[in-house]
Amino acid sequence: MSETKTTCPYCGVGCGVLARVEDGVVSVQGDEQHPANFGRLCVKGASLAQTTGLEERLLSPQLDGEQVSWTQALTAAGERLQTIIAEHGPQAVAIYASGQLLTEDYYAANKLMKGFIGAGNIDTNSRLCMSSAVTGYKRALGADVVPCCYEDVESSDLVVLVGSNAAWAHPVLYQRLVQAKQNNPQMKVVVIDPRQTATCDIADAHLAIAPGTDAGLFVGLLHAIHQTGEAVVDYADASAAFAMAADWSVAKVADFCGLQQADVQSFYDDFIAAPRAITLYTMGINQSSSGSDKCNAIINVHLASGKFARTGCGPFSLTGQPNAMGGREVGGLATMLAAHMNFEPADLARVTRFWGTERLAQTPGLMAVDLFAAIGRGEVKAVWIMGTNPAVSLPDSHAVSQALAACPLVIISEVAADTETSRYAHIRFPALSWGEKNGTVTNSERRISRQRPFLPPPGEARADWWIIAQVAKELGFAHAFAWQHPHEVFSEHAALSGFENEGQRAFDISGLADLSREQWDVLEPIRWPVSRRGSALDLQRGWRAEGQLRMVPITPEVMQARRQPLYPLVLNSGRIRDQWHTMTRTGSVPRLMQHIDQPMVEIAPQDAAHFGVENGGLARISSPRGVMVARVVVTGSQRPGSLFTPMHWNDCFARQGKINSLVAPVVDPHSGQPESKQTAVRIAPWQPQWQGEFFSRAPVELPRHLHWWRKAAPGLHHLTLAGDGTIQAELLAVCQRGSWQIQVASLGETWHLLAWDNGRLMLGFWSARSLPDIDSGLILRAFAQSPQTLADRHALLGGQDLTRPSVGKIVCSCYSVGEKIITEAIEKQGCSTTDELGRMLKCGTNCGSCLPELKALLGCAERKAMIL
Ligand SMILES: Nc1nc2c(c(=O)[nH]1)N[C@H]1C(S)=C(S)[C@@H](COP(=O)(O)OP(=O)(O)OC[C@H]3O[C@@H](n4cnc5c(=O)[nH]c(N)nc54)[C@H](O)[C@@H]3O)O[C@H]1N2
Ligand SMILES: Nc1nc2c(c(=O)[nH]1)N[C@H]1C(S)=C(S)[C@@H](COP(=O)(O)OP(=O)(O)OC[C@H]3O[C@@H](n4cnc5c(=O)[nH]c(N)nc54)[C@H](O)[C@@H]3O)O[C@H]1N2
Ligand code: SF4
Ligand SMILES: [Mo]
Repeated sequence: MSETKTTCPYCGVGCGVLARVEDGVVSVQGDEQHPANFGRLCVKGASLAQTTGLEERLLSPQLDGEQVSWTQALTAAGERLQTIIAEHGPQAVAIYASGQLLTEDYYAANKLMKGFIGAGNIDTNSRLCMSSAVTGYKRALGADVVPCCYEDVESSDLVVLVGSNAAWAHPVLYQRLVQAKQNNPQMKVVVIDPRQTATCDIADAHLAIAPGTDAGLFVGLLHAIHQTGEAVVDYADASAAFAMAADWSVAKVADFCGLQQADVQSFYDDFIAAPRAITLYTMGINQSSSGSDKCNAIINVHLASGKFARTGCGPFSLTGQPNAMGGREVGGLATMLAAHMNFEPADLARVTRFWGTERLAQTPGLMAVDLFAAIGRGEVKAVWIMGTNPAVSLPDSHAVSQALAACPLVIISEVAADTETSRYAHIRFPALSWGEKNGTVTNSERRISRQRPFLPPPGEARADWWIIAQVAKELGFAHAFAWQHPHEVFSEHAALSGFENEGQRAFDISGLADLSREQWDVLEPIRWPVSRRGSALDLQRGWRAEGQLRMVPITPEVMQARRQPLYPLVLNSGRIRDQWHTMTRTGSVPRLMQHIDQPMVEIAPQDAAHFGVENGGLARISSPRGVMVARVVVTGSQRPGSLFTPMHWNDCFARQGKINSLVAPVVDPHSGQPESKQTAVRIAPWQPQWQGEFFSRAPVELPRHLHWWRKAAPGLHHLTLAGDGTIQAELLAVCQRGSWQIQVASLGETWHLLAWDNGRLMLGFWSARSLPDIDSGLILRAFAQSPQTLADRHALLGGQDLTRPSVGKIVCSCYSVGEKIITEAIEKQGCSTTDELGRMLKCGTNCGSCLPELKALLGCAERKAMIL
């Protein structure tokens, strides 16, 4: 048995993982020595072993739809890129990269594009994620530096989470906060989010703010801090910032933000009174047409209150992706050059010297939304997409798809065989995935950790940095891309960070540039800076001495999405607990689909009544750009006038399940980050004639007009279907072609079908007017092991095992504990706390992510008891 220390490839918490391979079977557990998680993992991290299968992987290079050799694919990429560069110049070429690449991959991509192809056109999905936070830090601190760490969260007196659902999106950090609050009951937690999320579980206060209005709340707080007469004022532009905030009274803020004055006042009182306060902010702030200003409104209150550069204090932007920070370090955004350098003459000259290039890009390149618009207009003619799925994640996805379809050369580096974006690619490079690749990532608190391989490279997959270096060679730049190992790429990157850097650039890891291969291999997690000069600035505490801080005067703006009579609601979007982004890694893991297995839309009860949609029913949500279909969840946790839907589903997992087909490509003028959290929409009920659950061993071509949602079932095709007009004839024809024996149960609108091939279950379909309540466990068992008795077959045809009632919707994914079992334990066995539930059923005792839901169920039972 071998054990490898590596890092989780999902969120920016950056947890350490111990991976074991025993007889070819992978297992993972949290690394107790890693300072990000001290052994904890959330359910996504804990399920990593289930994502290492090769069934859905891209394992060989492809050229124009045909499998080819690496030589053929690389030659074609080189020739086609060269032709486009020769005819249209380097500006006609672009790279679109990702915060899920390793730092070494990212460095190679940035060097190739800006340094050698010679245009600034390399942007990344971090544009959709962190770019407003970057702008905020650069404007205030003069550098893209996160001035906080996880220990600050634990040692604060007031933790403000704004636009962050950390319980689901940064679960291990959230668990650290939960623990810290238990240890220090004086600690207060305030959540600011239009929705009441799982994060509110430990909140002393939840401000259900009107969408897009957070700048008003923080500008008002700045004014309140100023009024105390104790504000710290020795920052550039402080007086202008205070002057601009002067008319933001509590009454004006409450009106602007749709909050009660008393709630605003009490938040301000708490913030001012707290000896230490820290604000964690993520996508509810960044993904806005004025996200940069919101970031600075937050930073301003920390500067003015002196809750900055001290333990337990500061404006802490949490990174989303595992290596969003690494991308910022190498300069992977089109608006940065490299290693925290910009397009200033001195920077350009320095990087030219370091890279030894004649062709360095002299100006910033196109930012993500503009880049895809330029592809659509035919100005950019070749795009190489690595580690991201823009056909799903960019706003206005119909336009993005059209742009990709018309683009003369689309190259992708991917791990998944089929993604929406890869369907448009002319050249597909198979990349190494987590567990196979080797390099470094940097987490939210600037901590560099190693991702180490513990599996052999599958098929012909290769490391992303290697693929980039090979294409660079094809383009004639072999001398600058001669690395043989990722350690060499890392050393070069580290050396550049310290090159002619006498403390002017905060990002300095030159102290790691001379690590030997062996030392790099065993590198322990380490926070930057790590300067060769040995006297790096203390980026946590040393700011005041530097005197480089600035308060940015802010006028709060409203969102650009406008409610109008035809589109009267605001559609918000974000993460669910167990899925990762466009689902290429998590969508096929049954355990991760148990919690939420279909795109849903959350709506407030009064809106549901007004628009005639029902809990559990289907609805169409539409904007002027597109439409999506989702299952309705009526909930008091949703702010009236707003809807919420997950960002994850897309054409590979559902028909019309993609939020971004509705979202407008409106961006922040400073950061270029899209307003992904707010879209004006309408909602209407959709009652199909029937809905059903479909299981089959082999793929079956179904009529195109059907609505379908793909589920994760081991070795099977499981779809939820809905439609008008029956598909009974089509399914019977499929059975006939296979010469299968069929069993049908038909009663009114209910129609069930089983198809057998000599006692082996081949296909099952259970349909009714509304979605039938079937026991998936029973069905999966029947596919694995055919039921022997007639009674068992009858139970199967009914979809329910009457002797083993279904467990209900899975709440605890770690131990597959369902809602019905939990409610029964509460109502019949008298469990009244999460601890008691944990002792009886184990739920909530592993990663803890379901504790908020367990508490909600306990709360429901309490309310029920009161009513009875
Ligand atoms: N499970 C899971 N975890 C993930 C990811 C994942 O895909 N799945 N992705 C990772 C990535 S890349 C990222 S960027 C992070 C994102 O982490 P988060 O930003 O925490 O996640 P989101 O769900 O996108 O959005 C957070 C909250 O912003 C709220 N919000 C919307 N509009 C507003 C507003 O106007 N004001 C305020 N104050 N709040 C608003 C939403 O209601 C939502 O609850 O998660 C990371 N972690
Ligand atoms: N409406 C709306 N839209 C959003 C958001 C939102 O909240 N609402 N959030 C935005 C945010 S914050 C983000 S970060 C983006 C995320 O959106 P994307 O980046 O588009 O989503 P992913 O599914 O993570 O895409 C990563 C791709 O890289 C592949 N991949 C995985 N590992 C590797 C690797 O090692 N090498 C290579 N070459 N490929 C690999 C995966 O199979 C997958 O296809 O979505 C953004 N879009
Ligand atoms: S919290 Fe984030 S980094 Fe940690 S295990 Fe979960 S997904 Fe991975
Ligand atoms: Mo993100």
